[in-house]
Amino acid sequence: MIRLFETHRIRPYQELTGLWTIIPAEGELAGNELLTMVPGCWEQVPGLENYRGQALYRKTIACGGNVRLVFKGVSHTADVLWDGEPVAHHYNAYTSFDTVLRNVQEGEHTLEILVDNRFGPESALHIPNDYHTYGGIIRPVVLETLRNTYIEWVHAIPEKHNGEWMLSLKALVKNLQEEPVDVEMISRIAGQEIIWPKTRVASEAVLETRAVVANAEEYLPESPKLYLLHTELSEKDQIVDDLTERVGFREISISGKEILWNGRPIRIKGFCRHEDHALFGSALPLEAMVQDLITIRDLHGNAVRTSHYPNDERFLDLCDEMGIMVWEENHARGLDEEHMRNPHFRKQCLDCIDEMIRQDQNHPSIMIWGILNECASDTEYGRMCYQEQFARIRELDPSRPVSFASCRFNNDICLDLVDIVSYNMYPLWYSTKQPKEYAKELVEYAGTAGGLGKPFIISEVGAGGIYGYRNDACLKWSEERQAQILCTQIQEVLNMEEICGMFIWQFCDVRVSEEWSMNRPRTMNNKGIVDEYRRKKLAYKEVQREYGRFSSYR
Ligand code: ADA
Repeated sequence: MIRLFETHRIRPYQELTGLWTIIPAEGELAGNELLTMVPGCWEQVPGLENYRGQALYRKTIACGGNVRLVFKGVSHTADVLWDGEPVAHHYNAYTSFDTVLRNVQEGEHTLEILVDNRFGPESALHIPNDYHTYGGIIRPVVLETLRNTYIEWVHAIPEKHNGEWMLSLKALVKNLQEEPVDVEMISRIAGQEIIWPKTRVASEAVLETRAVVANAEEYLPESPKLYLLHTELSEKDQIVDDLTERVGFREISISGKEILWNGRPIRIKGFCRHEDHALFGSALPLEAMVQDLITIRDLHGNAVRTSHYPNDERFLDLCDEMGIMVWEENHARGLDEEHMRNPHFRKQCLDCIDEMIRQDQNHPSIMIWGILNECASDTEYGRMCYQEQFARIRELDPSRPVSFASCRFNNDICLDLVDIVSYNMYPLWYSTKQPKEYAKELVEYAGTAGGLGKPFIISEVGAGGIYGYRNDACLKWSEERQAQILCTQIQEVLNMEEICGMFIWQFCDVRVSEEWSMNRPRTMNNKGIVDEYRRKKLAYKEVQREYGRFSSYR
């Protein structure tokens, strides 16, 4: 399944899900033709559990005409070949890319992707880190057949004016033929038609329109009403393409220290969640994603932070359907100035932002765009990078507030750049400070450094606990200690007047890079409320009880 709803009724498409050939380039299995699942991680292939290198994926496909290949996520660098010819290159595991092959001869063709998950100077964002960069085609691959013109994307921003819901619509239309073509578009939503302006398209054009959607029901976390927005493209009165998106009528705004969801102040009871699973690596199937969100709901959680990269569209579709609020962020974790001065860093970050917002901006569940988790927000060069990335986000989507998770405490010089101030803190784990005292110090500093009067979120808080390690002395790394710390952290912080929410670090235990293993028992980050198999730790009941004391509105 590519999305939780059908994206085309007219454009033919097929998902290339299933068994592919994989040929490792190095190591003991170099040159062997193995079988693997796509989507999937090569770490699930016997003998490749620790493989960091290149591998060639291959699949034979029968098709013809104008063929569009969409890759939803390849970890972490892809070089795509079609019948042996290079046709696309992409860096970053967590955002989609595509390529269009014109006038393909009807018949069988060979699709190959050389996938690379190595670390090195070419990769500024995938580095040895406190999470694992898996290898493989971790998200779906889709083959579409196009006519001469097609809709690449439709973006729909809901706005309320004078008590009525409107949609501000934009679409990118592409023309594969040499001569320009006149196109017409019509969208349908909630039984209503929206006519776009007739447009002459040379190679591509952005079309815009706005319309009131009468009697639209609002989208709220407790009643997540979704509408399909179906758009058809015509040439000379003949429908040649279509695209369906899904929208929810809600507005996110800031009022003083409050984050408002359709005008009501929310309280975030969230979890930071890596895409990681003992059985699937970072290529979780839909069933596992559903299970994670049902568990988060059972914990009385109402929000997820996609730490630290854009998430699978299907997961975001599920958040839309379940009314789980999302902080989505670009791909970066703990990069200091030296890392940020990698010559590829700025472009790789901006590319990730472009692709993240192009891909995900219609999801009503996404309420905050985040960037650069715990990067160098305490230096002038780092500030320039934060500034540059916030400017790009606000240019692409001014409808959502922006933030970043800081760990630079009272050295942070970027708090004036955000709509919402967010800090990661680990009282009683990395620090002996009491949670309330720690949070008050952060709020106080933020008030002197550009954050005065802004909403304040604790974007990470938590403690480690190794599943199955029980200890009556409540020693560190025991489940008892983790439960005790989390209980205190939530009790002391979540009802603070200055704080409008928190994200627990983290939902589940995750694999980390070998380079981190000396301070990560099991070569895992063990701060999950459940372990990598989703087995509950003692902290589960504590979090469930304490989160359950609070409503989702302040
Ligand atoms: C940081 C970081 C997380 C994780 C956490 C930890 O806050 O943002 O990715 O590494 O620390 O477990 O220490």
